[in-house]
Amino acid sequence: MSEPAELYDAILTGNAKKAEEITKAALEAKADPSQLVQKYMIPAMDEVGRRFECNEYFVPELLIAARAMKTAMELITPHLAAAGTEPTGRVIIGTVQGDLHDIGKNLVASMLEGGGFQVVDLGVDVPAEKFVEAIKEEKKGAILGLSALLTTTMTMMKNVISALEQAGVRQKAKVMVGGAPITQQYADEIGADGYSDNASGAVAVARKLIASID
Ligand code: B1M
Repeated sequence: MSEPAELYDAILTGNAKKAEEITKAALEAKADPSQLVQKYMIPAMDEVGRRFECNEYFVPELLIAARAMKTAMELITPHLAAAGTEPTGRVIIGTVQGDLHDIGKNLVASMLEGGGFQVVDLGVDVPAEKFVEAIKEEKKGAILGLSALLTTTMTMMKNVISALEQAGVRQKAKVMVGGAPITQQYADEIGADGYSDNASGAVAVARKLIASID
């Protein structure tokens, strides 16, 4: 019988089948789904990143580790979502243009759903105009969640905020930003309304932001 701690190795070595088995068994044994994510899965992806940085891992290893992470996340996500609660508000979320990283964004989306938010996920590599169109379609204001994992794409966040201003819909959107290279200082610099460095923090920030939408 596999232990939940083995999930770390399954993801680190990109063994999706093993990751699936361990996750299923852990959930059946009533393990806390968010603990599985925080204790084993995110640290495994951090170690993948560290190995990539020191040339022990290359893009194929990143891809298979990401596939194992996703396999486990697909099983965990329904357990993170709150059943039958009134929607707290709406969040439109996406990874900015040029950026294909979606594991963190998906995790934030799942946690927001778990926190009672309705989430519209625009996916990855989302151009600024698509965010603007989505906000225009909102009857009331909404939170716009922007994720970026690359130092080369984080600058797109500023472009999205400028595009909202140019389209005259900046006041309809509370912009929340996050992703590994993003800091509170950067969020302030680009005029974002909220920032979190993790998925559960993002729910707390979203709750504050939604309360400030008129
Ligand atoms: Co890439 N990659 N990658 N990668 N990748 C990083 C980001 C990198 C740090 C690795 C490294 O060098 N150590 C590095 C970026 C360096 C930099 O810019 N400074 C890097 C690079 C260089 C690249 C490529 C350029 C590699 C290449 O092709 N030569 C390429 C770029 C492709 C592109 O996007 N155009 C690339 C490709 C890939 C894969 C496709 C192979 C794969 C992604 C698969 C996928 O997402 N579907 C991948 C992966 C897996 C990683 C690492 C290893 C793991 C990312 C991850 O999923 N982390 C990553 C190294 C690392 O981060 N340690 C790396 C786990 C996830 C749960 O954390 O996404 O940070 P994270 O999300 C967190 C928080 O940041 C926060 O909450 C989440 C949960 O706690 N958060 C938010 C995220 N979004 C938020 C939004 C919010 C609030 C909080 O509000 C809206």
